[in-house]
Amino acid sequence: MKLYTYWRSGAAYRLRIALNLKGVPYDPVPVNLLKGEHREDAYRAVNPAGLVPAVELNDGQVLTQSLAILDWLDRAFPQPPLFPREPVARARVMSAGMAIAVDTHPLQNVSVMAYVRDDLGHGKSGAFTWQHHWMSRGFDAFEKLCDPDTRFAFGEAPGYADICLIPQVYNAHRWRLDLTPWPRIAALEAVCLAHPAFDAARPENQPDAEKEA
Ligand SMILES: N[C@@H](CCC(=O)N[C@@H](CS)C(=O)NCC(=O)O)C(=O)O
Repeated sequence: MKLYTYWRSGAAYRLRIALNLKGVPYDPVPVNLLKGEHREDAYRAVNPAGLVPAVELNDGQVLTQSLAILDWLDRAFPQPPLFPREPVARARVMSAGMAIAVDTHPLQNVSVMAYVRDDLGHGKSGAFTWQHHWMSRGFDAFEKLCDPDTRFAFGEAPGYADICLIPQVYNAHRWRLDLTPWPRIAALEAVCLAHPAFDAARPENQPDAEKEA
């Protein structure tokens, strides 16, 4: 299996964590977002949306959208599960994950930030204000939606909500957002990053990682 990835892509980071948790091997295919490789014809032939990540299965089929790929992965490789079996518990986990992956992350995309910073003329400081505003809103929601005192966001094993959260926390550090208002999220970060599947998926541990960008 190939994973089209970029070291700093939050959506690709989700899949790296999940693939590692499942023990599913993959070949990373780097797509450099800063060089615009995701907009080139070669990559659009893989993902017409021009967004990272995408997965190419061994039989050549291509899957896009990280949340759809997480769903496929969990069905194709059921152990360890990313969701609880009980339907209400499953919906709660999905809801917390989506507060980040659906309601927060899309507002912080490379193309969105270029539009805010350059096209709308809000500049670098406007971009920071934008990032802090939308990330804070997402973290406020997540902090209340997850279980208050389990080891991971829901229960004693990592799952979908943790997978959605941790890449966003990486982004928060990049944008110098102080996590003090969200002690539960700060604690989850420490627990998750100590887990080998999360550690191996970290941006700085990727083959295409750059010193600073
Ligand atoms: N909903 C998509 C979002 C994918 C996405 O936004 N990818 C970002 C990187 S994290 C991207 O390719 N951005 C390029 C751009 O904004 O031009 C998913 O979950 O896969």
